Amino acid sequence: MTDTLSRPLRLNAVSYPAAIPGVALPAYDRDKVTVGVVHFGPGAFHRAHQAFYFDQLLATDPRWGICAVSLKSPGVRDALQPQDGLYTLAQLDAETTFRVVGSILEVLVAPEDPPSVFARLAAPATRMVTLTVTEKGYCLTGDGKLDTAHPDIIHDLAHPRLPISAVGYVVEGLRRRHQVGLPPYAVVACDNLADNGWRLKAAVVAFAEAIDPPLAAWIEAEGRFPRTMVDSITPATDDALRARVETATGLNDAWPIQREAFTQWVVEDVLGDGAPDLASVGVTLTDDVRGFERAKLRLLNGVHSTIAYAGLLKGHETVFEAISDPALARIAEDLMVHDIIPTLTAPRGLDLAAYAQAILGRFRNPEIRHLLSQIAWDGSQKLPFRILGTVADALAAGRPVDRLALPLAAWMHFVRRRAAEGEKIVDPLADRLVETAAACTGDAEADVARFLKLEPVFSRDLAGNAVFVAALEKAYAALA
Ligand code: CS2
Repeated sequence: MTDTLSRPLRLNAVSYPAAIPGVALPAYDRDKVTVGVVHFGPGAFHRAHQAFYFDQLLATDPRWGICAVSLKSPGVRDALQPQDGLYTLAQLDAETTFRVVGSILEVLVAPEDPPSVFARLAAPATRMVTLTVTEKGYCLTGDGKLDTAHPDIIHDLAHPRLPISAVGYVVEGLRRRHQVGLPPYAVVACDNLADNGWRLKAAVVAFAEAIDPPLAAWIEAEGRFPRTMVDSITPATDDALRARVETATGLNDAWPIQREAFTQWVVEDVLGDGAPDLASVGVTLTDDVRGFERAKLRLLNGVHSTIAYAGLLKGHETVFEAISDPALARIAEDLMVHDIIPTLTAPRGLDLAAYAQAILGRFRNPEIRHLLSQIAWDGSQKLPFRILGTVADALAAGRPVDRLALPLAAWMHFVRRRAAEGEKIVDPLADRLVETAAACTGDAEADVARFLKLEPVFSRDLAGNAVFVAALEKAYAALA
């Protein structure tokens, strides 16, 4: 659809029915949809994943529209508000398909308007809160507890009625519900952390305990915090995607989203009565979420991080390029088969060897331009879940950790190189990383020792393990 100047119209509630035929459109009357979900962190992954599942669910149950809440920047609101919350999802494959997603009904920017966020959290119709705030958004210490020294948590404990962190908002919403006798909402963590729901629950209860012990007891007893596994490779949006979406849909979208066609959501089956029928839209509800979650975190994300750091050191730009490099493909496969799978317990019905091959197949998808630099962000937060758990298990079982040391050594070199080039390091520990890198001389023993002092990353046990340290020094020297 075009206006008089032949420029495509902006995607919005009026224009979307005019999308080029073949584009999937919301299969429901958006005017009848009500908010049942509050989501914190409406980045690309949320819009590629959970919002897509709710978009399908709305075709049969209009109670599960999403109020998306940005905790910091107004970017998503500024893009989606003029589009009435609509955006295009490109599902990349040999035959790419396009879908206009309608499940996000409003986008709030928390710092601009806390009362509206509280009103949504405290509304009887809100039954679920979902989160994609990345590893660092949980404000946890290296050993997985609420980090009471984190500036946002210090702030929120001092001003619990006007929080800034996700944990602070979840608690304040629950406090308001408790106060008026409403049941708690289920809190569904959708980030790549081992035992994500349990960690979040522990953090929420610890926060509540510090400000209101009876509230903490209520959350402990009544709160539902399922653990989840989320999966779909979602490269960041770029101008090429905007142009492609405009051609395919005939409409202009300020912030379309792209992901691979494959998508998976496994949720611990504890949501109870009144929960949305997620199974009806392809979500796996199970009592064995840990099996899925470890397998995905260690095989997919662990190998992603490995080829990101090792690939960037070799001058590659994308996952596809890196996995097409025979030496890196060999490392990826050997890691999976010899180092990671032996630490996993397969959930019922999952063949780990086939799962690993399928993941490599997804990395080899030529339709997907996934930047290694995107995966390399936040290494200090990601590596503990992706690699160090596997290392700890391998050490406990008396197996060598030489290959597992490689991604860690590659990360150290990556940090050194970025710091030396004066390039920004996107990581909540960036200042300490730059400091560590600046002190490095190239001597493997001394440099590795400096990195091992980063306590939020390496536990004392690991940093003091002679087998692990020797493997790291060897890998570090080999990559120099
Ligand atoms: C990636 C993940 O950016 C990263 O760190 O490893 O975002 C990965 O693409 C997803 O977890 C796939 O589900």
